[in-house]
Amino acid sequence: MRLNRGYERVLSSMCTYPHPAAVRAHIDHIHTNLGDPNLFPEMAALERRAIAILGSFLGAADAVGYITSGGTESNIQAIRASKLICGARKPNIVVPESAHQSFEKAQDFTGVEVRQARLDERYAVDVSSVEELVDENTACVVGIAGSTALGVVDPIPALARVACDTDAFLHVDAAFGGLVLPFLEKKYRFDFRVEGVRSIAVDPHKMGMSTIPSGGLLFKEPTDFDALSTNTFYSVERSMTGTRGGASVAATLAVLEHLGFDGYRDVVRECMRLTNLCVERAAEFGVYPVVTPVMNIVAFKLPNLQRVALRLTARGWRVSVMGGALRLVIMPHIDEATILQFVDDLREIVKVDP
Ligand code: 0PR
Repeated sequence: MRLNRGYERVLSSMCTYPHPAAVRAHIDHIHTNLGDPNLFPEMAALERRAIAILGSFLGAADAVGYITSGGTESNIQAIRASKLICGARKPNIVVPESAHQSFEKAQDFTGVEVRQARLDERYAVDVSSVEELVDENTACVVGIAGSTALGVVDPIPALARVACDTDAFLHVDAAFGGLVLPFLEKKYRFDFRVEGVRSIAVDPHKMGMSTIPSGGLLFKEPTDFDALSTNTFYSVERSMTGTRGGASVAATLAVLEHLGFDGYRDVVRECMRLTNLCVERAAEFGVYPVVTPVMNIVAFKLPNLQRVALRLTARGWRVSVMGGALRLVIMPHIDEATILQFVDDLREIVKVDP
């Protein structure tokens, strides 16, 4: 009996089938615990290699960090590091209104006050709003490189200037975009090449095609990473959890090495081709995206959104309703036939319910 569905007709998820190279490595390392480097010293070396490859994609091959359980943990830990470094009695952080809910969790866990900056007409953060919100107690400014709802990239260089002027940390949430943007033809300035970017969240279990749970938290400076240190009787921990599976770390390294820069570029190229195909075909019957997709996320404006989403679900599609739009993520498990079938279904549904 098959208990769980696969990713067929799934357009709602930032996850996908893991690459076979990742699955093999995951199974081979299923028993390992990175929480005890004395027992599994080789695993710590694998983790460093995985971080170095992610760092090389993000403009700093000497970046440090660790493989987390996902974007949520990475964001919470980045905020925790910035709070510890800042040392203010009542620290705050400034995030875009489009930020993922993990920053709300970071507020609960760390006690920092979260201030939300307005978005501009392109749905990227409005830097003047960030400037109004920062003060001497700002521990961290957050920029997003690939927002959850639209895949929009915030103006990271401008945010970096605000962060530097305020003496604050700049964390970039590239949980999704970190393994898309480096491989696009158009280049975006969002990573460690931008002076002032101190940490980046980038998730191998999204576009990295690794196994779940694989997130990445990278710091440019070892001293920033060290702020997360806790002494245990067996080691120094910088992670959020103690016991921590090594399987997905091995899986992450395996798929990063197997695909390499060129392999990911090909995966991203195909996802973008299908994203653009979807947008072109939908335009033929008057359905348009909120913003021209930057990455393989498209959000369609639809008058009868809830009803359309229900009808799509009835036809077996999995879609998200987010920010008043129909959000689709065109992941590597989607092929051209699936996109064309989806567009046909959407056309029929919109025709009866315009
Ligand atoms: N940052 C950004 C920009 C994100 O979009 C997400 C996840 C996170 C952080 C948090 O990552 P973790 O979920 O790894 O902690 N956003 C996805 C979304 O809302 C989460 C998701 C993934 C939802 C797969 C459903 C799903 O099937 O689409």
